[in-house]
Amino acid sequence: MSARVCAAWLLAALALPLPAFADDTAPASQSYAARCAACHGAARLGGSGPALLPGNLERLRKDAAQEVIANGRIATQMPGFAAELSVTQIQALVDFIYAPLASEPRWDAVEIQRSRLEQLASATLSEKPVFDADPLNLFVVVETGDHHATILDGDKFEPIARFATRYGLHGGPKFSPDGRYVYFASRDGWVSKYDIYNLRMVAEVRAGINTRNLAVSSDGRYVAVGNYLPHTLVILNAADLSPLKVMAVGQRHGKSSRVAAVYDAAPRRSFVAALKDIPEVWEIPYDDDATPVYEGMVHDYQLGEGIPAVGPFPVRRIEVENYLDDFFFDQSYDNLIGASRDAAQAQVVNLNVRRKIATLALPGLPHLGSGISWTRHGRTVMGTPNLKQGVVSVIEMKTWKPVAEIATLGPGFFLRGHENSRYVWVDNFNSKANDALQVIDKESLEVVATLRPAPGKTAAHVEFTRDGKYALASIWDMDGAIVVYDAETLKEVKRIPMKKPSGKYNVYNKTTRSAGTSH
Ligand code: DHE
Repeated sequence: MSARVCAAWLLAALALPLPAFADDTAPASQSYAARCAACHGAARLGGSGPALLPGNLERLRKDAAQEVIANGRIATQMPGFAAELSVTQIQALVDFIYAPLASEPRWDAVEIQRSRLEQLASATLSEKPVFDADPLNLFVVVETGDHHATILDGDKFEPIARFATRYGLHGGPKFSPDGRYVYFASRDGWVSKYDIYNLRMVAEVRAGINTRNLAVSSDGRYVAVGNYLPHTLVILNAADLSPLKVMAVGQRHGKSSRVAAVYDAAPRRSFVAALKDIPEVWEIPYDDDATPVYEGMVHDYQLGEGIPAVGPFPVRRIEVENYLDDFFFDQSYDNLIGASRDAAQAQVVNLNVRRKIATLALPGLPHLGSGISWTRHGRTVMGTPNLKQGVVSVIEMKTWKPVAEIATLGPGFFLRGHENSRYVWVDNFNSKANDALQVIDKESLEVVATLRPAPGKTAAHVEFTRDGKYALASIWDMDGAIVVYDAETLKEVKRIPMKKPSGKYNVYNKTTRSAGTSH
């Protein structure tokens, strides 16, 4: 990292403005190196921020890009630079990031295989937990403040281990079906496999240059990684993270696409991926005998010498009406509910009949990866917060009709509940009231409490213990904490100091696909 970039990072971290360049004719590459490189990568290949390359920016008009550089982007870490850069400098920066690179970066099976780090032979590891705590009631806490993760005992609320992670983890870590292993993805493509029983990192691989998220198959055999850059969907062997298949993502004979998100659809024994640049959803069955039922094989990205091509992981394409940026499944996994960043509606796509079956009027950009469902008056409803409006939308899942729009203090990121709790919890992340968590009664749909665990500091992301008796919330601060609440009385019972704990993930709730959390 250059001294200038270092300085930019430090000043950004301290929230101090960089001094403006006096000279409007200074090259845009100079502004880029000072303001953008720390997050978007020196070569624009992405880091904690997305890659800034023409293909990745295709859906963003140049005038919109100018607006984002000037004023920042809601619901992301992107700050505005209007106070530091002139209009001319911002325009030059836009031209710079929309210009193609001198050569296309490659990251295929050979590069993936070369990046692989196996840290311990499995023979040296114990088959039982080396600690005395319920292995299914552990939480994995991701602390983005100093890029660490903590394994937390979910009964005593005491840390069992803390270890360094890759820079810029994003999305929920995913567990093997027995809960022994947890897999993390970083925005810059690193996939790490950690053995919870032995409290050790066991393997790592860089599966992409800019990665969206990962999913673990319900049989524990495969990890699917969705990438923004390159436009690939990578299947890894979950045992050692070696690449098994690298799929070029795109239309049959046409343009390629970033992967918006990939999830495991356990009852269907398939991965399901939403594509960001073409209106298609892909279903990829992973059973060995899946081939005959499905159509449309995609080609392998030249598999390197000595890398076995198992699979075949055939692709079933489902055409949808709009690009999907995010989605979640109903509990049957027959339907997915998908949202597009620039549309006021969401689509319900039935994976069996392979078409849209309903349209949902959801205002304010639902954060569907955060959608959950619960039973209300004997019927299943789904709820989702919205990234642009202070409202939780509740929809009946049989008729797909809106039930309520619950007003909250501001737009939120995460909605969480548990089968054994009568409440769901939502944050107000993107608002002035971001220090407030609101508790909503599942039956009356009334906000019954507003809690401020650390006034003035962002409070977000709730996850329950396996029995649903306690709700754990994060204080998003370097001097932050996990705050444990009694989920019935809503009283605080414990506070565990943490470095900006972005999220926490309960082994039991995740591996049993609780309706109250993400999977
Ligand atoms: Fe996330 C999960 C998309 C910005 C923290 N976020 C996810 C997932 C998606 C997603 C698709 C589900 C992946 C999974 O778990 O497998 N997030 C997006 C965006 O499109 C958005 C708005 C812009 C972007 O920068 O990509 C975005 N997300 C953020 C943030 O700014 C947050 C608040 C801070 C950060 O770490 O970057 C953030 N996202 C999270 C967290 C999860 C997540 C903590 C896991 C939630 C869970 O309980 O599973």
